[in-house]
Amino acid sequence: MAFSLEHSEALLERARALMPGGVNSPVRAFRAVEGHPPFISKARGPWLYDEDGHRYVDLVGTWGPAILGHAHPEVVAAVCAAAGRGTSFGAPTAAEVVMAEKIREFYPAMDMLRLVNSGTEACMSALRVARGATGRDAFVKFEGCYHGHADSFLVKAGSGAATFGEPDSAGVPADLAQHTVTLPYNDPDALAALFEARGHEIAAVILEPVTGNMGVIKPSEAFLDALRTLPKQHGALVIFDEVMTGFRVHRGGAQALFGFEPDLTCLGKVVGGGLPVGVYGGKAAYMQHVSPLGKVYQAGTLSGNPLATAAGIATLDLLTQDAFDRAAAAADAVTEGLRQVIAETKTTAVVEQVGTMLTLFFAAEAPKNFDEVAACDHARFGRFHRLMLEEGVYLPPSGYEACFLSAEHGPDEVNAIVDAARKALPASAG
Ligand code: HOZ
Repeated sequence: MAFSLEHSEALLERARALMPGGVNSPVRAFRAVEGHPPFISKARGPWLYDEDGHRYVDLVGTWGPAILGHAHPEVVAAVCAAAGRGTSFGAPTAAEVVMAEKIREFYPAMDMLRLVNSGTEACMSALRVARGATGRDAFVKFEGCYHGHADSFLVKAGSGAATFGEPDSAGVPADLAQHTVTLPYNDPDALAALFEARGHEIAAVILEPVTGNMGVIKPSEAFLDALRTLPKQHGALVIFDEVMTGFRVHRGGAQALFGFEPDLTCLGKVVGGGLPVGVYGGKAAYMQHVSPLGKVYQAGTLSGNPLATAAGIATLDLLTQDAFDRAAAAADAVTEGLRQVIAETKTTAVVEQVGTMLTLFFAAEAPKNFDEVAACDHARFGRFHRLMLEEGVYLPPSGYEACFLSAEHGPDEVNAIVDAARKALPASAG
């Protein structure tokens, strides 16, 4: 029977009258790939189910959080139990303390931290701390890195902004954007030249230490070395945005993987176990600038929310080394399988992988920066995406994103992905 999304398409039509593009986050609209998005009705383990009765092996993992698979029974039970005690108090709770202690066990560089509601809030707040602590306005971000949708970061941004060719958003005042200095990723010479010229003005350098929001790109050793030395020499902070990489490239994030101690760290996604959570924190000397200790203001009615902390605590408890290794082994197996199919089918494509994250780029070599990602064959990715969906595999609907594996992706799911790619790769040639 032909693949049909009749119910999803009817829902999309209704949704388009209500929400821009019919969605609450742009990439979900599937504008960068062929066809329309399936509307999801439920998810279990490594599987997604849509309103039209299809089942897909999920490689999006809710864009990162679902490292234990969807609807883990112990996480669901913890959230239900918390809901029974009350969904929000706007007052301190024991669970916030427990969660903060657990996070610090994984991220010892975070002497102090704050729980917020999203990765966007985490990055926005970390930047404010850096600016407040240094008394400087300018900061460095790298082209194609995405740090959420706060105004200062929507300059040469990745993720949906790159997907739709709008890396510089309308609505961001030029007076604010002038303080965002953008440099190419993986270019230590450009960083050195910038610090040489303007080092005294720079509050912080923020980066995705392995990128996910322009697909998976690894930082070179020379780039990491430059980040270790130059900001410190000029009194600037280094902020690791580990919203995607946290608990994903290593349980301790890229900072554990690379042995790099950032001044500030941002977390999100996995740390919230599928509920809306962000975290920012770092050295006490900087975090003591946050109100009520200091003059950097940040607050939130739902920050440290009881449902979110219940999901987060349960997830961190369940994310043992064994569970992480299962997810990483699934990513290894998918990478190896896709590379074999690429070789068999003589496709011009590469797979980059770090830990539980991977991206297939339609390029001859693994991209090292945003320009090289932009030069990939995105039209072919759009066709490949649709063919994979029809074969029962749900990929991120953009060539500027990463796939996320879970501890529940076993050999059956890996084989299903590789078998689907064996059909979809040659058929996507166009
Ligand atoms: N821009 C997000 C991932 N990089 C997508 C979030 C979503 O659509 O849920």
